[in-house]
Amino acid sequence: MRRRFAIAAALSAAACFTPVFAAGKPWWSHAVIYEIYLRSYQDSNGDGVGDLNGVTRRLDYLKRLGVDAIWLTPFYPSPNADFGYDVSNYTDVTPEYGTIADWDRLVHEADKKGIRVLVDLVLNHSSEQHPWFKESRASTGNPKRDWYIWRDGRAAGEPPTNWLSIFGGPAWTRDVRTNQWYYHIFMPQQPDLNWASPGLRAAMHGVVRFWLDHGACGFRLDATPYLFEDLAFRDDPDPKAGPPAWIKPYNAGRAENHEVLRDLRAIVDAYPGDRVLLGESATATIEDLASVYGAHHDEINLPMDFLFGNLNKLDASVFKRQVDDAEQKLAGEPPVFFFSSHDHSRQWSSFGDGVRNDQIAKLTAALTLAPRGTALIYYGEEIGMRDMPDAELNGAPLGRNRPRADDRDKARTPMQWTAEARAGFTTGTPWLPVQSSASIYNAARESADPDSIFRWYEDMIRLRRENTSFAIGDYTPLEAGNSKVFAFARTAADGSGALVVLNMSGLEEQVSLSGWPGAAPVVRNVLMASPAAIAPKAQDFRIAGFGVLIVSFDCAIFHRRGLRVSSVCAR
Ligand code: TEU
Ligand code: CA
Repeated sequence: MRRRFAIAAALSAAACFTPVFAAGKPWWSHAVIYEIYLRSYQDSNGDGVGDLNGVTRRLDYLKRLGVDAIWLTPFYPSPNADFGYDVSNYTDVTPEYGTIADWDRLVHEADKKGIRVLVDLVLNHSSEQHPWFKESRASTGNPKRDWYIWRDGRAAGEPPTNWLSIFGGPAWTRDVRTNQWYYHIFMPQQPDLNWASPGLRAAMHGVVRFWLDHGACGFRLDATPYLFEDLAFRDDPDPKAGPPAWIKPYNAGRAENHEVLRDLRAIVDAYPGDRVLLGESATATIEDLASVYGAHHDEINLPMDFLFGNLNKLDASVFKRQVDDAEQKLAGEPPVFFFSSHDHSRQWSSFGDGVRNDQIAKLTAALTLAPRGTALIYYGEEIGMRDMPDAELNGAPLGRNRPRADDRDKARTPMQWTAEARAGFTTGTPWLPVQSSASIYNAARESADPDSIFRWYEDMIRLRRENTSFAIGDYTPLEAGNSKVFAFARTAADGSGALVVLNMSGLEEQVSLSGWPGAAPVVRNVLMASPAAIAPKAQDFRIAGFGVLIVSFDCAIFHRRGLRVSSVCAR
């Protein structure tokens, strides 16, 4: 690790190296990664659309929040059928969002602040407007024909299989030019790339190197489960019922994906610094998730845990099972917890009870930030942004900057920087309206309010970084003696640590802790509490509705990995 650090520093590569305080552990294994929906973060030129220079302008805010890395949603040239997830050139920046020079400047400025930048790599499909697809569709004999997935139809007007697209309708579209069908697991404007083609593979590897050479500290890999489909093109026996479209056995999670991911990991690992692959890798089970890290820890460093991320009900036993599973069944790899994204509802809305949403927002923040592993934050989550209410969204106009409405627009509204009408997002007309909640839920007000959601996130992230038990400690499952309460500990090597108690009910609950691997420890100080609370004197205590209590402990006689560990502090 030290040698790699030296190389990275010597080459003055981007800040992809691991800081010394976490020696032995790469930065990404206990990181906070902040997703920026670029279109909505910060407009710098008054056109109503967020851009790269806007992000550069907000780096001080991100530094204060304490994030280790940012993941930018796609900024490639794109016809915007799926706002950037339909790529028409993988090695350029669309003028809407800036230039390659703007990207280079962003990386350089972020590097100075110790913030890494991840590129969203859309691997599964390109735009139908990509020159590769234009060539591929031109004739059956075109050299790029096999860069996409073309098949004959079954009978007149019938697609090759009964497979369905995740976005609805058949996953095949007939092309009049050659009377063959091309496959698309998403929109017809997003033809799937064929990873079995050596030419396509080499071209995509070139794309990966292009961005690594431009200082990317890694990638968020889009839609990784769908790279291959059933090679025999068998009909799905159960196209409508059965598992949801996004984990259909003939279209997702195929064994052939692993080789593609291993190749990508090898390319990324060969670059100086600790660069990383963050995967959008939905799976049906925890075992499938474990396999995405690679049988030899050589595939995706950080596959997002959708088993956790898709939860939308506060249930202590469900969360305990999910987090315990992630600890016990992922071969010691860092779990990747998150709730919100540009595809999901915002957690303030999905978990809120309509009365105590702010308190619940602090609780859900602790659910992702207090366990071991890496956490994702979706922009605005840290200030309690909500899904835009239908009543506000329904009147939002379409236009040049918003050619069509999308179900997911409610979670993609402009970042709420200030209480002003355009929330500090733009001086022009925002492409999607600013929510009315911006008058109260905004970064300017909340950064000055010690009780705000923002300050809670800032403190939680600081705790993760500065407190050894959180930075490099283990996760120790506990029993709370109450099905409404989820409790665990984070423990350092000397047996000291922190106890985390999360009340998932709106009522005050009684807690009776057990399950310590040794004698119960002596509680010291409150590290964080919401609402304010005092440190419990015994293993039995009460916790407020939707309460979060994080207290330090020491003097534990603790057994770790079968060994008795005496604590260093005095009793
Ligand atoms: O998402 C892939 C994916 O599986 C999601 O589409 C998810 O199933 C769906 O949004 C549930 O509503 C990625 C991107 O995150 C998404 O924004 C893109 O639309 C999609 O790929 C296609 O590129
Ligand atoms: Ca702009």
